[in-house]
Amino acid sequence: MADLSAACLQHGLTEEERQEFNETGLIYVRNALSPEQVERGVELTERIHKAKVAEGHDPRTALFYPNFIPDDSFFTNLVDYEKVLPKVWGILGWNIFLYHAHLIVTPPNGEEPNDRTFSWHQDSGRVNVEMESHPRPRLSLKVAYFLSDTNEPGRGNFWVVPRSHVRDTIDRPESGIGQPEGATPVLARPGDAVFFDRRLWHTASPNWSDITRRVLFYGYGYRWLRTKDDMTVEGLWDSSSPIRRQLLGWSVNANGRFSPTDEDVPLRMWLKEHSPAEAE
Ligand SMILES: O=C(O)CCC(=O)C(=O)O
Repeated sequence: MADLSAACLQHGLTEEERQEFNETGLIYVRNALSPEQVERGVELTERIHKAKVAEGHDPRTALFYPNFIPDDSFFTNLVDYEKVLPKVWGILGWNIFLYHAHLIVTPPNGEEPNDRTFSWHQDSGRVNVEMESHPRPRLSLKVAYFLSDTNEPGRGNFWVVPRSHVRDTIDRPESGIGQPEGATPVLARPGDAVFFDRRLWHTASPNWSDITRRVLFYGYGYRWLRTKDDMTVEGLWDSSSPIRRQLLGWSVNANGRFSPTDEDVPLRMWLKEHSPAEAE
């Protein structure tokens, strides 16, 4: 399988995007997926949702399904997607891999809207307790590909507090009613990709609409991190290009995750040839 085409560099992180991401903790890439890609994504997430319901998943609750990358080449192809990956390495650099992926299908919950406080969090669990630094280190980011229309609030939107990624805590209403100051729903249309810093305070929200919400989350982090879900993607290594294989967690040996040789990081070798300033 061929590696990336140099044409992907036209999708590199712009200075405005870098500034936006550094300052607010998120950026929007509108229409990252074509209508055909969205259609395929919807078809696959519908199929997966149906299968999970047949296995016993409660159809009224959100389906959180990690480790979906091996399920279909559509998902695998997004791992090194040309319109997105250059922005990921533009933020994190080249010593990266896909440490976590999950898809979420949020059906209408059939309830009246209310103002109960959502489940606000930063990503990475104990990392936020056990790493003694302020602000907390970035370490990883997620790219959320929206497959359904959440361009209006109330549709199970992803919510964020912009600029909160440098804060270790946020004040949640003690009454359990209302959202933290500055909280806002992310308004995204089908095909939009939203990048967010793992430290950004964020949450899912209930779907009070009649449109099922569908989002694919791709988490990229440094190669010395552990995977956060089973990520049983080794079976894809042989059929992957060298860069995709790196992103799918391949490494010469364990030390290569900390002190990579050229062989460990084909992305860096590719950047040396096509965009040397980014290979540093
Ligand atoms: O489903 C959502 O909108 C939020 C997902 C989330 O909290 C996460 O990826 O950490």
